[in-house]
Amino acid sequence: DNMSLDTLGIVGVPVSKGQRRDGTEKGPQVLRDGGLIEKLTRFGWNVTDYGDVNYDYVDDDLPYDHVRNPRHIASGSLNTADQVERCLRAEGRCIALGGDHSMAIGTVMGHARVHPDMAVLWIDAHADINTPLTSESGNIHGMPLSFLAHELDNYISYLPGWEEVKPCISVDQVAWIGLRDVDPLERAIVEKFNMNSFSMQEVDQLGIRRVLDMALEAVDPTGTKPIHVSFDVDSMDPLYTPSTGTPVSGGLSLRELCYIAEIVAQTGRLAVIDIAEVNPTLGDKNDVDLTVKTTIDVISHFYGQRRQGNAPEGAEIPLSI
Ligand code: HAR
Ligand code: MN
Ligand code: MN
Repeated sequence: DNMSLDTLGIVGVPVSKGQRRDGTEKGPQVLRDGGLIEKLTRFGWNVTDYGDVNYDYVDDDLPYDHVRNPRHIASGSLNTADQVERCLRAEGRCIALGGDHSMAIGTVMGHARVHPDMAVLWIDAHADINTPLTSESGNIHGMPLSFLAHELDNYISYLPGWEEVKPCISVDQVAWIGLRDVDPLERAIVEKFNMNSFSMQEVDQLGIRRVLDMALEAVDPTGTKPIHVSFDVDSMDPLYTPSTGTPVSGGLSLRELCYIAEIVAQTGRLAVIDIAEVNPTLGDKNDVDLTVKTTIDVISHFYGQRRQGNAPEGAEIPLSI
């Protein structure tokens, strides 16, 4: 593959119907307008923008049981999988700009077609592993992992339009960091399958360094696997990313996110990153500007920006005459 080349693709995933508030469909555009691509270019990346995935309007997409917009999300997820697969095969790396977190159904499916053995770091306040039957809200953004994991296949009820959405990873391939709002039956799933969950309690107890070490050891014990980071901006404290639909206080700091990002960058194995739940229609202008700035800053640290500074290659320090 192309992992050694400095190429990187951007795929916009403008989905918002995985939850109830409009606005996350504007996430890709505000991140582009915020200068993301220019910043990545400054860190040496040859960036190709693949544009936005189609999430077609579906007529009469009535809720099935209480699950909302099932046909729309299924068809958009399949389009997302195709585009992420295409980007990954051509560029070796993909940044998927969401979009609510239902985006990850498609990004993980697309990634799995190229690297079925990937390790997934799910950085989120929420576990996003409700099944259609355990979900109280009916919002698909709270369910993506239940559709993706083979072990949960028997727990997934029929949904119209979902025939081609098939599980592609094992529960062992996933580790969460940042959890602090997990539904009771989600926790039951985590415990039943002995999944790798690192909540804010573990972050407080062990510190981000040990938590990240343990999470990577769990999903990538050999230190050889392609990495998929699914970054929900609500993993961060709402102090830093206020413009998001389900903020939860007591979250990860910018420093903790920069640490995760710098260590993951150093592996050289980050293949796909999802940027989920930026909603520029929530909060005032300061909130939106801060959310976009923080998010672009975190992404930059996943792609080579270091807090210690980055010396240009072959830099010459001017001598005095
Ligand atoms: N667990 C709740 C549900 O299923 C809330 C999910 C909240 N939203 C997210 N996901 N942003 O990370 O609806
Ligand atoms: Mn999420
Ligand atoms: Mn979340």
